[in-house]
Amino acid sequence: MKSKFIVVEGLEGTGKTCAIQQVITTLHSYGIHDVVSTREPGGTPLAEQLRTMIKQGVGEDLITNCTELLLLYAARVQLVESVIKPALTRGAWVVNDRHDLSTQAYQGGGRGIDKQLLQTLRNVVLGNFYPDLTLYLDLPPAISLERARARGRPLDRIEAESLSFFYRTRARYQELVASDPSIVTIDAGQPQEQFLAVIRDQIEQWLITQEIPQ
Ligand code: Z5A
Repeated sequence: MKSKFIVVEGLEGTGKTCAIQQVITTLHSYGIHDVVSTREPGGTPLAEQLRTMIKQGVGEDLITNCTELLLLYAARVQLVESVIKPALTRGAWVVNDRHDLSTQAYQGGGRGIDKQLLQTLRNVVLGNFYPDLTLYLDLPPAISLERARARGRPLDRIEAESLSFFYRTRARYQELVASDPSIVTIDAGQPQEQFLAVIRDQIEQWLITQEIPQ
């Protein structure tokens, strides 16, 4: 059975954590037990250090948009080359919390970095490496941020951005999703039980198209 790379995307507070668990549970029910779950930025010792820098900053040093972008790609390429590709090669499936679509949406939409530049950088760093399936969890930022902030922990650099930053990020997500058939949009505003059932159905339907028997 050919291994696959599945990504879960969306603004914070959209339920990615529960969605990933549901994806993995569904894969297990199809006899797919060798599943590697990881996150971006992060997932390797180096990439986790970059994650801390990106989220917390480094002292008084102001992180520019371009620096943030390059740190994100440094973390991504480290994860892809040292964890994701080796896992896929040995036959494991990989389920990622975020991947390149986050950069296109947050740094492209939120930060306003030029789309063409992002595409060029993506192509240089990742080449023809793409997810097989992406689940995009969609929710208006006012609701997703309220959910995330209800957890009561201090906000990091990106979480502390304005509401308009997250509206621009969501708008870019929606634009990109509309033009890519490998991305499925899930309404993240549904009651949790229904939300998890939809995730399960989407994965099952997709497994059928991949000719993976139950
Ligand atoms: N970032 C970037 O800018 N560019 C990039 O290229 C990449 C990332 C890769 C990563 O931080 C930050 O980096 C992120 C984007 C940026 N910053 N922001 N903002 P992170 O990994 O720490 O944060 P996150 O990815 O956004 O994760 P999160 O905050 O944990 O979100 P989540 O996993 O989607 O949320 P959750 O923990 O599953 O759910 C949140 C709460 O909602 C929780 O209490 C749930 O019980 C509740 N919930 C979940 N589903 C429901 C439903 N259906 N109804 C009601 N309540 C629900």
